[in-house]
Amino acid sequence: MMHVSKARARTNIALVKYWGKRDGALNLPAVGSISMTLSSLHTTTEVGFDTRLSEDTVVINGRPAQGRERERVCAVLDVVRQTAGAGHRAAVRTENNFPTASGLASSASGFAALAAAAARAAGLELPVSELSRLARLGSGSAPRSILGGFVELPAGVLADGSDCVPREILPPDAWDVRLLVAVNGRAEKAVGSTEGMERTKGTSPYYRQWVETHAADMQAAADAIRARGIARLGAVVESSCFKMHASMMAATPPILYWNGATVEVIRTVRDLRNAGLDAYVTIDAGPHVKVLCPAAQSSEIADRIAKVDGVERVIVERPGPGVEILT
Ligand code: 2P0
Repeated sequence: MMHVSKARARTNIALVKYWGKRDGALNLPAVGSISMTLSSLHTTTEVGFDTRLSEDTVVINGRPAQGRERERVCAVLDVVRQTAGAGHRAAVRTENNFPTASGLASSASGFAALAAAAARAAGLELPVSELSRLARLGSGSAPRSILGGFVELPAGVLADGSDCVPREILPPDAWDVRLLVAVNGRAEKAVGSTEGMERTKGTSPYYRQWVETHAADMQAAADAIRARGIARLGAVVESSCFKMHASMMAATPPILYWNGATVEVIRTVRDLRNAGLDAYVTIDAGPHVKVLCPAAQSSEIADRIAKVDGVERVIVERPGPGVEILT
């Protein structure tokens, strides 16, 4: 007997960043975050629980997953089995519609799609709070991809994480902005996010200030999104991004995800702003720069960024939907 379900989730980009955990085992963040769910970069995941399987099989982009990667998927499946009161092993097939080694984040969309597909395949109808808890076991940024548009994930204070549940600030069609993803390198990241966060928390003299100044950024960004104020939002987006990177650069040994093209795109965006355009940068645990801008200016800004040395291509994203069950 086999129950199969397929789900799709988009990646999301944090506008106010998450960096640091208050609980490593439950993957609870030390700070809240605010993100935009994207429209095109996504993961599609199929899960089938099968009485004939003797162990979980996990295939990511056509390749069997191993080690830590496979364990994280199995951990989510274990909780689904517990909740459903069933013990069947699962076959998991997951595909990203972008190259895995491109350095574009896939864990957020991957674990959001896995949570939804596994729950449905096990016959569970779970609320956002439970889907998000499942997704969070895999990756701290994944709960945000459960919802579409502009999403807030509070850090919460409760030990069980029941107050760390994503909520919508604005739905996808409520504000016509773009996020331009300037792809500028394919190197696998030198330091994984989980390790980078632990090192920053443990050794950076700026980590405490990062955490202490975070609540004000959350409030300012949420207010700016509700008011559709791109300049107000952009100022917080850049500040949160540079604070996060400054705190990790001050760790021992230092963590630097940027390359030369990262800096050149930052400078180009600054020039564009001086020329009167509304463009604001954010950068994650890799070299690519993402640029927030109004839809009406996005072609002009994308053209300029595409000309920066080292930029391979520019992907234009708009606010996209939350996780979808396909079958
Ligand atoms: C974010 N990042 O808010 C931050 C900003 C990268 C920089 O969340 O350890 O894969 O699995 O919770 O979510 C990327 O790290 O890390 C991330 P874990 P995750 O988007």
